[in-house]
Amino acid sequence: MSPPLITHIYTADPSAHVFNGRVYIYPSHDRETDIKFNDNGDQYDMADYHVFSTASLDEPYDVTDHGVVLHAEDVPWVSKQLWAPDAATKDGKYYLYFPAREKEGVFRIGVAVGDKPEGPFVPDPEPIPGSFSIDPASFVDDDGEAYLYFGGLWGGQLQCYQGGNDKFDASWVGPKEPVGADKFALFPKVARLSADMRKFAEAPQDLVILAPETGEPIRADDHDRRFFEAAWMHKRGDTYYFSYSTGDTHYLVYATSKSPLGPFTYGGRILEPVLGWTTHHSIVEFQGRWWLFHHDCELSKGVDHLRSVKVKEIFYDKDGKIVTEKPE
Ligand code: FUB
Repeated sequence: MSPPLITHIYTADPSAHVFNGRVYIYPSHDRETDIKFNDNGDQYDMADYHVFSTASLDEPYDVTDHGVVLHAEDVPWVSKQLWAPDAATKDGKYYLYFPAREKEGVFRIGVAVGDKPEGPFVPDPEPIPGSFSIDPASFVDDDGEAYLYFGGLWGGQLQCYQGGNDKFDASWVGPKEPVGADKFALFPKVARLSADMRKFAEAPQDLVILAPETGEPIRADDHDRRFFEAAWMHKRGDTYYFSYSTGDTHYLVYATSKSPLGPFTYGGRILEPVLGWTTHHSIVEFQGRWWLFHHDCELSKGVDHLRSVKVKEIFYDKDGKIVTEKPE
């Protein structure tokens, strides 16, 4: 079994970026709770974020914990559940994007701003206007245009917005999603970010994922391939790779496009299921190699909400397809 990168606390949902020649990791900070497990994810009851960094991804690991960079109590609109974050930089500032439940229990996405990649980060007093659901992933393209990808089913509430981005339908709260061979899957959302990185520049739109064999959107019943949560975007050459978790089938998979807005075509699996219910990742190029950051529950011996971040090198074949990895 490969060792976790971080062992002194539980960490999950790692978003990795290379800033100033170092790899910075922005994970969730898992903690013990006495909350009963359920399919709504209530047991994932995290209250703060740490940032980590390292100059090398080879073993033995030497990872710096920069400490708590944001606490739920520092964010006026948050009630609980600081879930998977991400970070971006533009014009010398650093932006931490994070989902959490507001006081009424609805997930929104917030932003906090800092001067250094390791924080500290000062949160905006309100969530990003028009934001909803979970798992924000930021991507700044070569032309400087910045995007936020987000969404998650079941506890992540994406299924509550089928009538439009601003229409929250409480009857869909819980571990629910569309069912039926004739129905298309729900898709993650993407929105361009404003120049100051703190707002959406446009209404979020669906990031459509097509089945390669039909050219049609992935179907709702196709749980091996439909989007569940854990959005991530990376670019290799002129190809955009959108990757995500399939949730209840526990795969990390990807789809490709020549545009950051899609449509994307399903490409295959990145990682087979790990120990633990969730699987969540990021992909980054560092020192000429490509790395998959992910998590599993080996350190906690299988406790689903006590996860640990790991890293492994990934490879592309001559056609740009990602070679499927097995947990190790
Ligand atoms: O960590 C809480 C949630 O679990 C994340 O937001 C999901 O992606 C899943 O990993």
